[in-house]
Amino acid sequence: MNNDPQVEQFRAAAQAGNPAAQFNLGLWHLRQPGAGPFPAAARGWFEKAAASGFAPAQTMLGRMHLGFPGGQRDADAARDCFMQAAEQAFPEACYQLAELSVALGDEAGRYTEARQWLERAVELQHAPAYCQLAYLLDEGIGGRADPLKAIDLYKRAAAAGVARGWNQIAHYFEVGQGFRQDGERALSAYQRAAAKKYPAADDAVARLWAQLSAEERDRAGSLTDEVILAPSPAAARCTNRPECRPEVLSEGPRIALLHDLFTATECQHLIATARPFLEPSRVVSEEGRNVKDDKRTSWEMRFYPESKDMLVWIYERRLARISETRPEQGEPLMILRYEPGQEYQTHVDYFDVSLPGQRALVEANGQRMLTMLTYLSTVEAGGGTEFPELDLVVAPEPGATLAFYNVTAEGQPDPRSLHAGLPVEKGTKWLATRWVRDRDWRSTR
Ligand code: PD2
Ligand code: ZN
Repeated sequence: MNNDPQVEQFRAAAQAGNPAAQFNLGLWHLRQPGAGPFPAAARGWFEKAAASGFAPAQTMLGRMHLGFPGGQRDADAARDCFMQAAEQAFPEACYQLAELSVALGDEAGRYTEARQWLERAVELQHAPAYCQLAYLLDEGIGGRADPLKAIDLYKRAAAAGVARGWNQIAHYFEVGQGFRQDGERALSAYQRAAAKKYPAADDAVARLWAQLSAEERDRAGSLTDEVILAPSPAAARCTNRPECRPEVLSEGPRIALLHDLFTATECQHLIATARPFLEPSRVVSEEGRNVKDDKRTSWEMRFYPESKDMLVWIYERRLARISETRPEQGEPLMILRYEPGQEYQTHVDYFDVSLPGQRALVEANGQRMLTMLTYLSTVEAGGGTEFPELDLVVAPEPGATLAFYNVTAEGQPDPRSLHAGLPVEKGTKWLATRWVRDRDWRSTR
């Protein structure tokens, strides 16, 4: 029994077989403190509602099968649930089917299928789908590239109040992509993204505010949504994504800087997705446990499978392809934020097999043979990655990935790979770290 009359009302209706009430009661159980992963009470009510064909419950069950919030991943079961709801034109289910298609792999057809499900979700006016489809169209993933259609979709997202849509439109006006460069529209659009709590927009607002004159800021302040979104994008203003340019920095150990592996849009997306979930960084102790340590003072977030959207799957596969490794060898992509004074003091990324705790890690999941650090932001001063044995400091360059081997060609730990994340002096450093094992990594959470 519960004292909340509304919950009791739901319970009575749910017991009488009302699927909407069963669904709501399931949601209520999910939100109870200490409900734990995959709570049986919630699942039971969702299953009842789903069995009567209630699409929101079918979709929620599908998400639970993917590990939200907690529980085991069972992609087949999730797909069945989403398909039942999608057959009833439930937009969120179409969106989830698109996400699932990408999560399952990059074999022929999966990305095309994702695009088709997103098109269906967009047809059903599901706002979260607008930006995902826009990204695939912009990149030419799952079909031919169509940057104009991509921009139109971002505009639709903004008009529907989606913060990421406003942020992307602001970025286009800021850099003159698709539209003529327009600082006032950019500022005004970033302000809208920031007001809607887009996690990377307030930095952009501060940046543009400093660049514009008082009159320009005033004019930006008086722009309406309609005026900002009025210009039509022009094909002649759409530039192609730059080619990635690898630059070899050292042959022993092998170190390369891969310029332009990621676009500004992709960097922003990673920052924005990770920011709400940051927690203090940890290191692997001599005993092989994840512990806090004064050596590493940044903040971090790890993309476990249930927290990845299609863009993160695509980024991880790109890192795997360029390093000629399998995506499964990578530990979850980790986003790091360093504020002034924060650093990661000199260390090696490989495990020391003479320490029993670290040897156990290698035995379980392989050695950290390769590290791939992607710089996501411009850092005003400091924050370089230093290799003291090589007399080398790499300055953060947004969109570039620094790849270095922690082991020799024979697979043995290479002490020359000793390195540090130097303290940030001014600005904020955002970084995506991918540690790649010499065999497949499995979560031991
Ligand atoms: O932030 C860096 O530059 C850095 C330097 C050294 C990051 C790491 N190591 C790491 O995440 O392993
Ligand atoms: Zn490191």
